[in-house]
Amino acid sequence: MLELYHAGLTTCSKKVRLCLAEKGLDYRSHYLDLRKFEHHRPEYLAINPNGVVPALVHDGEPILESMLINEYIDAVFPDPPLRPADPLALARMRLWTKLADNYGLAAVVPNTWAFYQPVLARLSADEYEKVIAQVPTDERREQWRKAADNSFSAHDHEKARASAKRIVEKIEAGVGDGPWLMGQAYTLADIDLLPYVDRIALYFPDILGPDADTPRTLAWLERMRERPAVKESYTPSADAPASVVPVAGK
Ligand SMILES: N[C@@H](CCC(=O)N[C@@H](CS)C(=O)NCC(=O)O)C(=O)O
Repeated sequence: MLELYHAGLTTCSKKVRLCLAEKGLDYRSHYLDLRKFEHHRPEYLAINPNGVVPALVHDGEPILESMLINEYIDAVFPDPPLRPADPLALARMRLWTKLADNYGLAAVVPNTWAFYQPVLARLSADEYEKVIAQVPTDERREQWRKAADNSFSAHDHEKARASAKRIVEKIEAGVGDGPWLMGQAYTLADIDLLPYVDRIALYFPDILGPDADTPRTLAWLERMRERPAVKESYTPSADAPASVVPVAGK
């Protein structure tokens, strides 16, 4: 049995939901409400000690890291294949998925995390310290503090812009006439990058938008948004709170 621990709005969760949807795989959904810090609870930390989403559990075995989860899904459920069989093509495809892994979150974090500020502002000082103390890694504890006092630095924002620019420049130069990032083959390259590129279009229209010189990336993004699996996986799961809304197509 496949079980997915995820949160609807998050880019990393969408990445894995899209891979599962492209394969037509059923899974048991465990929705974690990040605004209630459900991903820091001991029962989830036993599955993912990093306290982040997503986590896939296959027949009781946890698989972590969205890039690796998607590779695992494709290895275990190869129909339809989402990775090239040829080793050279596979190495090239993994350059794309690594681009998503290395720069995707960095591009979107300061803007996305503004979302948590009102949630944290409602906590008493004691509740806030309790929440922070439950965050399992130093890196994320610092991020939660920055979200709370809205102190993402100019450097964080510059890093986000540079990461967004890097992703868009690589796609603009690499996609050609596509239709997909690996040419005729639709692969994990497209799947892993989509959620970040979607947000980049939302947050940085000067980097990716009608007024930016990025026609190929925009055309790729439109083709992606038309895929039935994208529409399906961007819809919140049945167990998501009603306040969760899809952001694709903006
Ligand atoms: N490298 C990890 C990153 C996971 C990650 O940062 N997930 C975010 C959502 S995209 C998250 O759980 N954020 C909440 C938090 O850090 O507390 C992956 O790709 O799975």
